[in-house]
Amino acid sequence: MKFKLFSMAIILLLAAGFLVSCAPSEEPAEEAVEVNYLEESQAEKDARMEWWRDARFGMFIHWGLYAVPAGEYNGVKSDRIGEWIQDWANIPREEYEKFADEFNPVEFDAAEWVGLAKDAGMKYMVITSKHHEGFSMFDSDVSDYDIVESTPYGKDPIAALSAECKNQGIKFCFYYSIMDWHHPSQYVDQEGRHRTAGHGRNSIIPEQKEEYINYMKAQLRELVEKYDPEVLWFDGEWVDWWTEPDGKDLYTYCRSLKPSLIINNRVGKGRQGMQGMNKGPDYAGDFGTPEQEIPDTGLPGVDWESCMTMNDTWGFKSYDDNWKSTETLIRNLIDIASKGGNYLLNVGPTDKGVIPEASVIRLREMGEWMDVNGEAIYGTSASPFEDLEWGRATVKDGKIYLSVFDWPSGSLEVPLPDEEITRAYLLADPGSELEMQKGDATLEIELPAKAPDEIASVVVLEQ
Ligand code: FHN
Repeated sequence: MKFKLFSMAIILLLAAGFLVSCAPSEEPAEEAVEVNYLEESQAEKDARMEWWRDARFGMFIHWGLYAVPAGEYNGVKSDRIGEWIQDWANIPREEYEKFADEFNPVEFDAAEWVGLAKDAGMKYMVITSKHHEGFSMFDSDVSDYDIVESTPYGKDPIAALSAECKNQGIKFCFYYSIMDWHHPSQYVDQEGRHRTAGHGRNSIIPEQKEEYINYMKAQLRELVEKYDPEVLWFDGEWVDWWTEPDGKDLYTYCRSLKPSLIINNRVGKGRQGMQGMNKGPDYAGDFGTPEQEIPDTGLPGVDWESCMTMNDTWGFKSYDDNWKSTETLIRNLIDIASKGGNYLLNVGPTDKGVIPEASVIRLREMGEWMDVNGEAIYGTSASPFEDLEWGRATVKDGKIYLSVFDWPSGSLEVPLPDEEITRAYLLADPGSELEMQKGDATLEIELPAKAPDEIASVVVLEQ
């Protein structure tokens, strides 16, 4: 209730402020709109979240100027993540800007990227519109530090991606960093560090915070109006100078631009440490964002999405070859779905616009598994079981999908003593009929000697 009252105040303030702060001076002030979306009912929120909950699997793309150095600066490499090179290599702004002169993704192909996501079974794509480096990967009207004005490429790949996602039926979404290592309002206040380098806990000139917030709002307005995203995935919110009220205001503003938008919990201070758990319903944001991990019991009762890398970096590094196996990636997807979450799996393209071959191979192999077994993932809900030694479970429309990692010799024991199961079959062979018999506290299902899939095979139980 506190949030709702707060939001009504914000809406009224926003409606008043809106006419002053964001409307470009050359346009007539727009009518203040009374928007009551923050008064939405649970049913309205469920309707807004429905496609996202059903999707279960998306592509994260970290693409920016950091792909030019690709993890190396002045001969120095690091085991730190590639998109933070302006921080760990202590690169001052004017030096970092020179990477724009070399950023020329002549091999970028929007249809190829979207097709790769689609063929992998991904239903949405979240791409960095602006990471901490502050460089706009889209054609921004409020900053020349963008891909059209500042690089030899001179085109807008985001427009191409947005259009291609619509063509291929993939939901197009944006990542946007609140912390901005290029904006003049922000600086590094640490011994031995360049004042204009990157830094995980940068500072803001207090008198310029409002100007920066208006800069962000102007960029967010153009991102929504020009590219029509479905999700805004905020990040960089942990800085001391960003507050939960700031987050609630930004959430309210973004939803006023497009009420059906879905916004993560990093718009404000709702993320608990790096885990991304939700601090609670009083914090702004529609879903939790665990990072590089899968919460042991999921986040019961809330929407959440685990974001992970395929190797160890989000932004491209030329020497990070620590790739997770396709088995690990598929079993992560199943594990996350069995706990009621979404899997946002990252690719980090090169400065030439190429997604690394190791990522492509894994995504194609994931797609082959999803072609056969996607029914056990899409639109499902969390497992009804505490713990299954041999695999995971999901449920949907009166069916229980058992994803078996460790294929037993003989029968599969399922802790379902009382459930009325009318039929059991292999998802890979819908015509198959598996014999069942009641054990002491289990249902025993006779399985063929050979598993249909060595990574995970799905047994379907019809109730
Ligand atoms: O600092 C960023 C990092 O570069 C990356 O974008 C991840 C992805 O979730 N988010 C932040 C770290 O939590």
